[in-house]
Amino acid sequence: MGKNIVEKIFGSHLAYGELTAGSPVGLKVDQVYTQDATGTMAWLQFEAMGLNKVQVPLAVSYVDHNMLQQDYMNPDDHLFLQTAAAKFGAYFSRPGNGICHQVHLEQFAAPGKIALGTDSHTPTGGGMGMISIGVGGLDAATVMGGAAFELNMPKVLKVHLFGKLKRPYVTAMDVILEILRRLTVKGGVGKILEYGGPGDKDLNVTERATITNMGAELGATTSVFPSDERTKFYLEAVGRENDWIELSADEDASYAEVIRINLGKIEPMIAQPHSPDNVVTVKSLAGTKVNQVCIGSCTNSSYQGMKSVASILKDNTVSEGVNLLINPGSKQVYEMIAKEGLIADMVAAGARMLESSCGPCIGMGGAPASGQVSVRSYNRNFKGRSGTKDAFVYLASPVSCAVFALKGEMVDPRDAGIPMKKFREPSKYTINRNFLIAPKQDTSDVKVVKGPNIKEVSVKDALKDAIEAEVLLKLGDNVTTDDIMPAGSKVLPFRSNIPAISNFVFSNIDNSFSSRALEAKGKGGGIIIGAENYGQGSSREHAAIAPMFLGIQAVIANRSRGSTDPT
Ligand code: MIC
Ligand code: SF4
Repeated sequence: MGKNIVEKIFGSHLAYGELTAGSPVGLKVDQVYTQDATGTMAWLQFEAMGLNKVQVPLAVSYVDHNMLQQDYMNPDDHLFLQTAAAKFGAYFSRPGNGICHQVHLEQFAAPGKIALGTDSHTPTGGGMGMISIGVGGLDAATVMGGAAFELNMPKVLKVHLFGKLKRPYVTAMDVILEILRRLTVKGGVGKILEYGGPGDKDLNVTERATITNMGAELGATTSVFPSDERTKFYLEAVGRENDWIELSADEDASYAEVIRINLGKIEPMIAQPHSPDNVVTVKSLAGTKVNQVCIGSCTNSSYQGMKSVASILKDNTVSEGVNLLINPGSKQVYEMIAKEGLIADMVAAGARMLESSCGPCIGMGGAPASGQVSVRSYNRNFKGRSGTKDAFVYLASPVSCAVFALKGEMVDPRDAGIPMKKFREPSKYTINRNFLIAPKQDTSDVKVVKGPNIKEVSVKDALKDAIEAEVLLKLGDNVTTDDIMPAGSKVLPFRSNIPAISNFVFSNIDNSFSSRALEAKGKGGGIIIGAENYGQGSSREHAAIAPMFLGIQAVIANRSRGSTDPT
């Protein structure tokens, strides 16, 4: 019988196990990457293994999340990560080089390979025809130490695409919002989404990457596109044509489920507060006032995204009531749009340009004012994530966002009367690797620098046969890792300091949680009761380690199977 793309890539990387849905498989991994907020733990864990060098063909350490340097804490982390990368044979992507997923797509992602990243949006690489999975720091560390990556073989859901997007006002972001509307934030749990069908030819690599990136919001293990002429075109344009291979599903490949999407019928869509699957058409919200617009993030900060935004802003003025913030995804994108004068167009219209980093997406600056409406081209709008608990955050395409910024309210971009040029994919991208430090052969004289912000990894005693502990918290469905272990500029700098960060566990839900947990710790510890889809969202293992540090003995939750209601 024929094979699908997932079976082909898993098959060529199989260390052990069988490719039967639900059974454990071990995979040989080609690439591992970390970002700073999760990477400090991962590299401390790797260091604790006592190896001299990473055991995978490629490892990259990025700095993109903790970019505010208000005091010594974040720069301490950056220095640790830079010296650890130098010591253990990884590339180091310096602060300012860009958001890990965008940079990885430009520099390293390659069809047919398997990559792990310590960030839930690692599936961005699926746009390049690779299996790219977001994992916790410990998974990354053990794989960098030479182990296979073990997971239960996911089911493969085929997304059959046909038709063509109604460009330029309908974009790839609208496609993934529509899929979220149909499948919900639980719909991808235990599954890989494999895209195919005649419509996939309508999408270029960075558009495909927008779709696979935000597939993380479905709870899916990952998402993947075929590798075809469009992939080849992109790889040639970024000077990596040798990385290209063709990869597609066999005609008679089989799938656990199939959904069909007519690209020609997709409309501009928007996710309402406070969940990425709370999706409706932009048209249905026309007239809603907008106070802040943020454009960028790993979902929509490619050259194409920025160029479309510039073409809308050119010779126009941002509405008086709107604050517009833009973070291009990588230094290369930044350099390219600067050379073309597109930044001038954005600034002239009234945009505030931010660094190439995660920024407002994770509450690192750019928080909206109390009770305000913020529309973002990002991927998550969980309550409080922006840094303002009572803000109303919506998610929409960069095109819709730019139009809202000019109009001061939501309006279907097709009805806004703002002309916009159709995008033509460039045959040559700017390539600049001067913010990427390559691994060196001789690392004997490199010292790993650990400033006072870097604390040792906490270790748990072996599990007891029986647990007797107090129930400290009962929760409903879809509790996010942002609920468990909030991010934002106050908390993120403690990512390398488990005792300090544990004070913030569940702080947005129950302020007394950490003190109650510490009290219970002395008497046998605590238990958390969850429901379905506990731990939705980020890959931050701090959502497990910090409660563990507080003496939590167990989290009891339903393992959601996800639903795929195709209506
Ligand atoms: C996110 O988008 O939630 C983050 C911040 O990138 C996280 C990683 C983290 O918490 O450090 C993710 O997506 O895994
Ligand atoms: Fe960064 Fe936001 Fe992407 Fe997470 S989702 S990697 S915080 S840009």
